[in-house]
Amino acid sequence: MEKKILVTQPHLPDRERFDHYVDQIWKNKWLTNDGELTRAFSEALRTKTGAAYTTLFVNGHLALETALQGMALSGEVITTPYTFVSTVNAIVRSGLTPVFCDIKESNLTIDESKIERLITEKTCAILPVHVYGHCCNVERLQKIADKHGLKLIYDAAHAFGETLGGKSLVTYGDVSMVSFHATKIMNSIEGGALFFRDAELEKRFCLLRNFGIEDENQISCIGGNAKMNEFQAAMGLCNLPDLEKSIEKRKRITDHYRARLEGKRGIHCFHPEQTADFKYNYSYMAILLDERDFGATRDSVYKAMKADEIYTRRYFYPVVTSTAAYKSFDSGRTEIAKWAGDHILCLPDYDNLSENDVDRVCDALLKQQR
Ligand code: T4K
Repeated sequence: MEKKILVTQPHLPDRERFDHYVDQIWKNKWLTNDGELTRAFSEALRTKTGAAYTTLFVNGHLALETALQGMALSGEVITTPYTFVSTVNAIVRSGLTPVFCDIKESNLTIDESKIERLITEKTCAILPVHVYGHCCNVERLQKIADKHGLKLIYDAAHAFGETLGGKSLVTYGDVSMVSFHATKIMNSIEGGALFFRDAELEKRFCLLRNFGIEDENQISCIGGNAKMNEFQAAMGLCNLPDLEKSIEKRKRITDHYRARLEGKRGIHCFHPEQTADFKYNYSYMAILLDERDFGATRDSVYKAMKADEIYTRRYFYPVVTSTAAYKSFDSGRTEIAKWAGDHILCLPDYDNLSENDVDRVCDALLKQQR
């Protein structure tokens, strides 16, 4: 029996480096509630990204919910159904209504040319997703947001480590949310961060992630508990210096996949880094499988590869508007997203995936071609 190849594996840092931070935690006797390591990780992220402010959270989902709640939004938020359901849950759980815009075939991000027709007097924000780290058209989106007086909040869960025009991608828009979940290019076990420019927001985000506690005498808003803890921050501090190496390794993996799969009948590989001035993080190896040319459906390939102990994933199938929870929000105008959801396959991609493993994945995939 061949060994299992999972779609991803977390990057684990040098154990001694982690132990050093654990010793510090023991010495400090401080586990959570904005400890020394959390503050150090926050500062390190600000330095890395050049963002004016960053606030850390226990996970990316609660970071996004806090962003929406802290910006005191009400009404409709235009977003994409082609995302992890967290994006849309954050909208609804913040008392807002999602309005779904279709995506572009070219890179599967929101189709900026279709946004303006969805804007009503109730629209308060646009929430695009840099899906797989593919960069949204940030310039055009900012113009639309400015023209209509809307907030622009990015789900940048997949986009850490990327730059556009020499600036970290998370510095675009009013706020960007990054996920540091175990499955991401850089992890803090679980974790999330908001990056933003407005000093006022920092205060609100910090209050909302800690029950709204202003001080010993005052609760000034109704917050929850969404704080990052010191073990998460320790992992983040250990992994941050490895990020660029991880990106290089994944670039090599992507190059090898492309060399094996590019131009093969029915297989489409993306090349997001061909956009001028964009530094891509290679964090997902997503391909589209078109059964008309490939000769087998995406789902049959997915199952057959599983039988070969290769665990690909269908991120993001079903698209949010096709789920029981969100069917009633479906405008019927998101055909490209639905098509992509039915044809996407994310191939294994992580730092320590060997060339031999990539070859095994490609052989198993191409074996299904008819
Ligand atoms: N917005 C977007 C666009 C997102 O993609 C996400 C999260 C969020 C918002 C919310 O951010 P967080 O609140 O999660 O920070 C995974 C992740 O749980 C989730 O973080 C991620 N997106 C989503 C796309 O994928 P699953 O259900 O696929 O995870 P799971 O447990 O099946 O793991 C995937 C693979 O990784 C498996 O093959 C096993 C392997 N794995 C996983 C873990 C946790 C390991 O080898 N080790 C591990 O520790 O959701």
